[in-house]
Amino acid sequence: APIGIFDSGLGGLTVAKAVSEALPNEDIIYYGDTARVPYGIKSQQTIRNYSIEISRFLQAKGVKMIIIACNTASAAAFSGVCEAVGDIPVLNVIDAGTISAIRSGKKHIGVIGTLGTVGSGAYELSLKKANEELIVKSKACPLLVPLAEEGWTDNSIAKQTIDIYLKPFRNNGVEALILGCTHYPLFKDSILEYFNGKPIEIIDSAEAVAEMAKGKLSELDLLNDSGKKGELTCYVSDRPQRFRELAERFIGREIDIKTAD
Ligand code: DGN
Repeated sequence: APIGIFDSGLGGLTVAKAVSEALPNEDIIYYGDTARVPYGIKSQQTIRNYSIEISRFLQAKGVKMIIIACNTASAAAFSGVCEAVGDIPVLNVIDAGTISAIRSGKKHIGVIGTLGTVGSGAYELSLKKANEELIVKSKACPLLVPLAEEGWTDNSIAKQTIDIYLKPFRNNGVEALILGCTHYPLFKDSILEYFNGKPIEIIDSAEAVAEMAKGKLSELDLLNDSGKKGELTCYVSDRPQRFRELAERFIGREIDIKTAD
């Protein structure tokens, strides 16, 4: 059975990429809610309803696991999705990013994400729950999403935007920075360059959730051991053409795309 991954749009392809690298034999069904993106500015209730609807779609496709790739949806809808799909294991990028941050052993953590994610306080809550002594500082960086979709991840506008958003982190002793939005892994190099020389650990929630998925599937004895290379199938709720054009930037290869009704 395939792994189901969903996101508000195409950003979650960074998660699909990380999962297919960590688990090359697994088939993946990806759902991008391109008709209703962005989630970052919508209410928690609306995001929860959308997420449950999509999870039921994935469930009907017979997935063995659901990964909520969207940080905004992870913050708003994780418990709702778990309830809605019963026995299917559900993972989300916020718990995965938190575990990875805790493992890093750093005490002063920065978090960047959409307005929805940062406003929800979900990373902060989950980090503090794991270790209440952590110092957590969050910053919404909404402009990074359209920049990533435009492919502007290392030009002067991207660099200036990173400078404005991340300046507070440069001198406040932050030791690890969680990339709490699907689009941000595309800025990893520019962000590292911005912190030039400062010892900061970048925590990529996409890689973190891929590792978590691998651990969970092996624990449940659900890994595909057929030796056959996994396939990625994408469903979108609107404008497959635009998705196709941008998708390569996020996943680095051509993909099969279907429109879901
Ligand atoms: N996928 C969203 C997230 O990770 O928060 C970013 C895109 C959006 O809905 N604004």
